Amino acid sequence: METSKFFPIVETQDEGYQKTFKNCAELVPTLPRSKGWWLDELFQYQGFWMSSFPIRGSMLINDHFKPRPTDIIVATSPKCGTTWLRALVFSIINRASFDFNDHPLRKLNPQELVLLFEGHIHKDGSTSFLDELPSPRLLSTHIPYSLFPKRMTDDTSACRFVYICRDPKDVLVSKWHFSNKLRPKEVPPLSLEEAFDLFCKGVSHYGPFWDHVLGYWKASVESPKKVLFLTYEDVKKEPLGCVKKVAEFLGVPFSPEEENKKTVEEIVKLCSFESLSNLDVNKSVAKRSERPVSNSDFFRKGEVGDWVNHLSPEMVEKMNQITEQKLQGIGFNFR
Ligand code: PAP
Repeated sequence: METSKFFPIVETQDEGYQKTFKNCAELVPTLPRSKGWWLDELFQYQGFWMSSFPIRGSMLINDHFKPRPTDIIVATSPKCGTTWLRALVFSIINRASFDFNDHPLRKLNPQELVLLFEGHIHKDGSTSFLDELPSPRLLSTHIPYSLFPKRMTDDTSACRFVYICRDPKDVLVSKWHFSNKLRPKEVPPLSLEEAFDLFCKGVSHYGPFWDHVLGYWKASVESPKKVLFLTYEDVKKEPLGCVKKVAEFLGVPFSPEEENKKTVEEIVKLCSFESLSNLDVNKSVAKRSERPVSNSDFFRKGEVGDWVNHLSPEMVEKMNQITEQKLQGIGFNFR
C-alpha cells in the first residue's frame, strides 16, 4: 500500500502495482520542485514539469500497460484543445454507432467520454479497467511522447497518437484563466505576469511547452503512420479537411456515401465550440470531489488569437523569440 504524502492512498493487492507505487513514492521527494499554478507543486521528471499524480500515472503506464495495435491516444499539451479533439476523434471512430441527434456527446462532456490515460491507469489499483475496455480503445493524454514506453512508441507497435498543439500565446492565456478557476478562493489570483514568467521558464504542467511539441513533431516526421500532428489553428481554419485527415490516418476514411450524407459536416458541427458549449451537460458548473473543475470550465472562448486582448507587446516579443529559438529549423512553427 502506498503511504507517500504526495498521493492519495490507493489500496491494491497487486504486487506489481505496489512496487511501482513504492518506487514513485521514493522518487518524487528527490526531484527538483517548483510551486505550481494553483496550490499544487510541480516536479521535474525526465525533463518535464509535472504534478505527482501524472508522474505516478506515467510510471504505471511504463510498468504495467499492455498496448493493443488498435489503441488510439489523443495527445495534447494542456489547453491546446484536448476537449475538442477528444470529441472529434470519438465521433469519427464511432460514427456508425450513433445518431447525431442522440449522440453520447450530447449527454457527456468529452473529458468524461474519453478518459485521461494517466489518470485512469491506476483505477481501483489495477489495470483491469483499461484491460476490459473494448477495442479500439480511445484514450487521452498530456504525457510527453518521450515518456511513453518503447513498446508504444516503437515503429513496429501499431498503437497510434493524434496530437494537437496551439500557439503558445493562446495556450498561456487559456491556462492562466483556467488556473485562476482552480485556485482556492482564499489565495489571491495568479497574475498574468507570474503565469507568463512560469510558462516562459518551462514551469507549466507537462512543460516546457515547446519540448512537448517538439517530441510529438519529431515523432510525426519520423513515424507518420504512428503520429498525426495537428494544430488548433488549422482545425479552426479547415475543420472538414482535418476531420477527413484524422479518419484517413486512423484507417477509417469517409466513404462516398458518407460524404453524400454530409457525415463530415455533421461531425464538425456537433463538435464545434458553439454546439458543445451550449449543451446542458457542458454548461454545468457542478464540481465533483475527484475533479475540482466543472464541465463549463473547459469552454471559455474557443478562439484563435485571444492573446491580443491580454499580452503586452513585450510579452509577445519574448514569447515569439522563445518559440523561434526552440522550433528553429524543424520545419514547423506557429504562424
Ligand atoms: P485541458 O487541457 O484542460 O483538458 P483543453 O480542452 O485542451 O483543456 O483546452 C481548453 C481550450 O479549448 C479552451 O480555450 P480558451 O481558453 O482559449 O477558450 C476552450 O475554450 C477550447 N475549446 C473547448 N472546446 C472547444 C471546441 N469544441 N472548439 C474549439 N475550442 C474549444
